[in-house]
Amino acid sequence: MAGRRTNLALLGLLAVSLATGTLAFGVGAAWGRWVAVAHGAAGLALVVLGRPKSAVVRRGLRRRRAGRGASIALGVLVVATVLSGLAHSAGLRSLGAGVTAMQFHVGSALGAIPLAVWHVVARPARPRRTDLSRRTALRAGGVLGAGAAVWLAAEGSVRAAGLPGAGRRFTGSYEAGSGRPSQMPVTQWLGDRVQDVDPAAWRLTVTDASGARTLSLDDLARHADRVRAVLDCTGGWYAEQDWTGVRLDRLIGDVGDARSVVVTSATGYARRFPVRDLSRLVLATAVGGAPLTRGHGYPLRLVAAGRRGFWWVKWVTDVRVDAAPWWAQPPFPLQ
Ligand SMILES: Nc1nc2c(c(=O)[nH]1)N[C@H]1C(S)=C(S)[C@@H](COP(=O)(O)O)O[C@H]1N2
Ligand SMILES: [Mo]
Repeated sequence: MAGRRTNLALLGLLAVSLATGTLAFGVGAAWGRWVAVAHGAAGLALVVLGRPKSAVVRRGLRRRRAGRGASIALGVLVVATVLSGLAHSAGLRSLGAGVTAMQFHVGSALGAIPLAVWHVVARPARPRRTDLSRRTALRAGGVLGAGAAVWLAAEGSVRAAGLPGAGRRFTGSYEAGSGRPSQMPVTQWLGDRVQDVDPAAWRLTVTDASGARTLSLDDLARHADRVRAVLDCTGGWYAEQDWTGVRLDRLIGDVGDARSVVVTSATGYARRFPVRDLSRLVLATAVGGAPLTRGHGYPLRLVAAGRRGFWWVKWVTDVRVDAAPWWAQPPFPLQ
């Protein structure tokens, strides 16, 4: 039955869209471009299957089964996710009421996950051995290819129409305040609060294999390492700035057997990095030649060039090496 294969294909595409979307949030390096392209192609391949699926849906709706409402909700959320993704890509970034297209995109996708799991359990589309045929492989390739073609056409029209989406970075983010730190948005990951730090009382604790030390702002002022780096928030904006501070490998001498370094905020927000990154991580006290503002992490924030914004810990008070590997942490912060 064609409906069964359509359903299996949709399930596969939902999984690929979710995986590439999550990965795109994690990756700030240049290869992230291909993750974003795959995300767009998989998401638009869902649209390609919209027509065959609508026949399946019409048949399903005629049978008044339990869970009909949940199935409809799933369909609505998937359509909303695709539409808000397209809106963000084209340049319609605010949906009003303080909600951005990107927030709506992520929110509706997360909302669809439990419903999709329920749908698969309640209305299983069982794969058959004959699905592993050359013909199905060709069809699956055809659907993905069509998704990629629609993606190319969509990107092309955004460019041809001169929509704001044409100027996005490879991560999909829009430029905001590069070289003008005062124009750069202040962003929190989830519910963290902007800190009001007393500079005289503030201390940084640095712990490496040879022990712990505390440093004051005067101690840090002796360094003037500079780095030009792009802060790229998963909220959908980026800014390139010149940061000044101290490279982490100047503060941490002896790593011993440690595999990671944990950078922690006064709020408890923390990220763990591989020790090989020490020479690329900068604890910044200034941006664009002026001291950080409270919102941007005064008096000290991490600059993690090549990583998405949630790695750039603000209001840093503690840096320590640790035996655990860098990936011994939730993939995204929980606060
Ligand atoms: N302590 C702390 N640091 C944080 C966050 C947070 O919520 N708490 N948010 C991160 C996120 S998601 C981003 S995009 C950047 C934003 O930095 P900005 O507010 O200086 O633009 O800070 C990062 N550092
Ligand atoms: Mo962010």
